[in-house]
Amino acid sequence: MSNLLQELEQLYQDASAALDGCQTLEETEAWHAAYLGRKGAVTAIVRGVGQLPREERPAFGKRANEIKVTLEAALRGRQERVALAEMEQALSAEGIDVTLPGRPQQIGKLHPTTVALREIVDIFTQMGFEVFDAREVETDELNFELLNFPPGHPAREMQDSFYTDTEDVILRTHTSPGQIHAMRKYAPEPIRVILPGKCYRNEDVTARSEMMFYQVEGLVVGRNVTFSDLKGVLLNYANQMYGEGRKIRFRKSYFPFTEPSVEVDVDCILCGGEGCRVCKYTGWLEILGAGMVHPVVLRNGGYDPAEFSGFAFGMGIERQAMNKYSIDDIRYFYENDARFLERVG
Ligand code: FA5
Repeated sequence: MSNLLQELEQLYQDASAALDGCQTLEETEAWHAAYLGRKGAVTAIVRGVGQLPREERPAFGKRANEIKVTLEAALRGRQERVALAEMEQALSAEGIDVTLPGRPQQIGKLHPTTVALREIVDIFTQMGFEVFDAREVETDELNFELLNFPPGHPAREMQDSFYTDTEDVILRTHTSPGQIHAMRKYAPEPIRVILPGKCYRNEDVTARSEMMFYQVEGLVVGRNVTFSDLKGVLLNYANQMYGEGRKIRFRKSYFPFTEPSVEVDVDCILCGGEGCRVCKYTGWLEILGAGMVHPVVLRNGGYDPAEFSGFAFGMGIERQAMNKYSIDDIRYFYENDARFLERVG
């Protein structure tokens, strides 16, 4: 055997042993450069073939080729094993247990007040109402006096106010002062608006009452607006909000700013009027207060009651959501427990 061939065989043994010792992908790369790369030891020996007598060259060339192919295959095998070992090591070092069941992600949901509010706004805008924004901080004049609650009027006690440090400035107790803002903006043009927003009352918090809640007010003013227009609008609302075929009923009521005044109920959506826990066995759910705009209020808004008439209504949004989604306690709404959001939608 020529010296060169012996050297090649020795190199083959050394390279194989060195490869078995490679523990990382970086080491296998270095091994490749040391033996099989352009400047590697195997490559260098193979280049020396020219020193051999001509008749020995083919046998040397054949063996050199076999060794290169074998070493390349061994390198690939080693690299696969090293990569696998590196991954396993990384997984155990990072503490990932791929057999653990996945943790489901919580999907965000809209708050039930938002869902109900958007639905109500959609229903009324489809009937041609525009949304009118009014302020939450009001004067006593707008919140009460111009709505025909004179100072000292007993009806003020129905809506206990939160006062501010500024005299006569209060947090609005209802959305009705927005009626005056809207009328003063549009008079003497006809109006068809809804006014959604927050209201505040200094009340004991109970299952049905909060200190902060949302209302949507509705106001229509025109030359021939009648009580039957009010009934038509509210029946349409009840059918869309609570399902087709709903019945509504009007009960005589009192608000200083409407005459006549009514409270409106819808037949219980859960029992259809038979009587159940939700409707407290009455068969009816209260949905809102309404009436024909009082002539004093029309005048305060800038309309001549001899020429114009109007109707108004005001509903509590949480109470609509409570009816619709059978929520039995208003306190859930603003406790900030995310599980409550699962109740709707
Ligand atoms: C009013 O606030 C009148 N402004 C409604 C109105 C407007 C009548 C236009 C006629 C014409 P009332 O106090 O009844 O009325 O409140 C209306 C609705 O707001 C109630 O039916 C109820 O759904 C809701 N509401 C009232 N107080 C609270 C409270 N403390 N917590 C939650 N919702 C309330």
